[in-house]
Amino acid sequence: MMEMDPVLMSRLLTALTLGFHIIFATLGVGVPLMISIAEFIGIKKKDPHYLMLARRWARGFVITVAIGVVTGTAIGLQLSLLWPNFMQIAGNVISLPLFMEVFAFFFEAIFLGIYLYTWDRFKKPYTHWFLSLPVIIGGGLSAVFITTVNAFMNTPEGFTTGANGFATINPIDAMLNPATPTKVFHVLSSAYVTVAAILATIAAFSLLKKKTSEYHKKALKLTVTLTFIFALLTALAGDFSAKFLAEHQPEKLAAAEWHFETEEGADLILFGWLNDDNVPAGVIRLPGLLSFLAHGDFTSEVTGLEEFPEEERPPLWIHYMFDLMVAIGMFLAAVSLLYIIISKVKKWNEHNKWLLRLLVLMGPLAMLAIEFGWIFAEEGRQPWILRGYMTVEEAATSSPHVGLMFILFLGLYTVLGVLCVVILRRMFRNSPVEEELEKKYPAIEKGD
Ligand code: HEB
Repeated sequence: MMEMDPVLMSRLLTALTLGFHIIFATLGVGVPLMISIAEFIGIKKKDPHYLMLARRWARGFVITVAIGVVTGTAIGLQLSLLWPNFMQIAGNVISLPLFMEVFAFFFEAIFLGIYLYTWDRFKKPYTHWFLSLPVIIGGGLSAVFITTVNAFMNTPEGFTTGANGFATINPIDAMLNPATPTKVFHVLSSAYVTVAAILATIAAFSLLKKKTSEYHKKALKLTVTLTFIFALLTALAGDFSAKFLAEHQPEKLAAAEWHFETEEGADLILFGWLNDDNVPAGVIRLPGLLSFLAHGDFTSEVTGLEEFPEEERPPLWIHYMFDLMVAIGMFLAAVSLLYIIISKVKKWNEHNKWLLRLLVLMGPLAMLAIEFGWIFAEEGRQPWILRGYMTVEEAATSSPHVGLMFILFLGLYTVLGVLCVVILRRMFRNSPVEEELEKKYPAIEKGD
C-alpha cells in the first residue's frame, strides 16, 4: 500500500477526509437553525419542553463542532500537501473565499460560546434567542464561502491565463461563478433537511424505547415537519442543480444518466446496469423526464456523452450515486408527509411502531445522501480538478509517502468518530431529560 500511486493515494486520502468532515460540517450548518427554532417556539408558547430541546441540542452540538474544527484543519493542511500544483495556480483565486470561510466559522464559534454561557442571564428571554442568529448566519456563511470554492472548480471564472498560472484575477467574479447559486442553495437546503432528519431519528428512537414522553413527541412533531419543508426545498434546489448541469457541465448529467447520444425527449433512467456495449439494462425508464429535468421541457434536447472525447468523460458509476441521492430525497419527503397526514387524522396514531421505525431511518439515510451527493458532484467532474484547465493527475503531489499519511489519518478519524459517539452517549445518559426538566422547570406536570 505504501508504494501505491501517489495520485490514487492523494485522491483516497482527500475522499476520506472530506467524507468524514462533511458529516460535521453538515451538522455545523444545520443544528444552529434547529436550536434557534426550538428556542423561539419555547419562548413564544412559554413551553419548557421546547426550551429544553434547544438546550440539549446546543450541548451536543459543541462536541460535533470541536470535531469539525479538527477535520477542517486537516483539509486545509492536505490541500497544499496533496494538491500542490492546484494550489499553485488556483491558490490566489480561492484564497479570498477560503479566508472568509475561516472568518465566518470563527464568527459562528464565538457567538456559540456566548449563546451557551448566557442561558437565563437576560431579563427578556428573546435577547438570548437573538444570540442564536449570528450562530446560524456564521454557519451558513462558512458553507456559502467554501461552496463557492467547489463551484469554482466546476466552472472556473474570474481570471485570465498567463504564462505561469492565472493572471489578472478577480476573486469576486471567481466566487460568483455560474455553479455558485445552485450549489449554495442545494448545499444549504440539504444540510437543513439532514439535520432535521437526524434530530427526528433521535426523537423517534426515544419514543420507540420509552413509548410516552411529551418531550419526545413534541421534538418529533417539530423535526419531522421541518424535514418535510426542507426536503421540498432540497428537491427544488436539486432540480435547479440538474438544470445548471445541463447548461454548464452536460457531461456530468449525461454520465449520471447513462445518456450516450444527444437526443430530444430523453428518458430518465433509474438504477439498472450496463451490459458490455454500454447499453443500459434492467432500468426503470421515465419517458421524457431527463429532458424535463435538464430544461423544464419534456421534448427538449439533452447533450449526450458522445459529444465529449473519451478521456474527458466522468466515470459511469456516478449513476448510482445520483439515483441513491434522489431516492433518499423522495423517501424523506414521503415519510415525513405520511407522518404529517397521520397526525392530522384523529383516529390514527402517528406514534405507531411502524411509522416510528421508518422515521428512525430518515437521519442516517439523509447523511448518506449528503455523501452520495458529494461523491456524485466530485466524481462527475473527473478527470478535472479545475474543469477545462487542470486534471486531477496534473495537480497531485508526487510524494511516495501518502500511503502512510492515509493510515495515520484513518486512525485519527476513527479515534475522533468513536470519541464523539462515546462522549455524546455519556452526556445524555448521565442527565436524562426527565430529571433535567424537573430540575430546571419544576412547575411542569410530572411524567409527561
Ligand atoms: Fe442532490 C449534488 C440533484 C436530493 C445532497 N444534487 C447534486 C447535483 C445534482 C443534484 C444535479 C450535482 C450538482 C453539481 O455538481 O453542481 N439532489 C438532486 C435532485 C434531488 C437531490 C434532483 C432530488 C430531490 N441531494 C438530494 C438530497 C440530499 C442531496 C436529499 C441530501 C440530503 N446533492 C447533495 C449534495 C451534493 C448534491 C451534498 C453536492 C453539492 C453540490 O450541490 O454539488
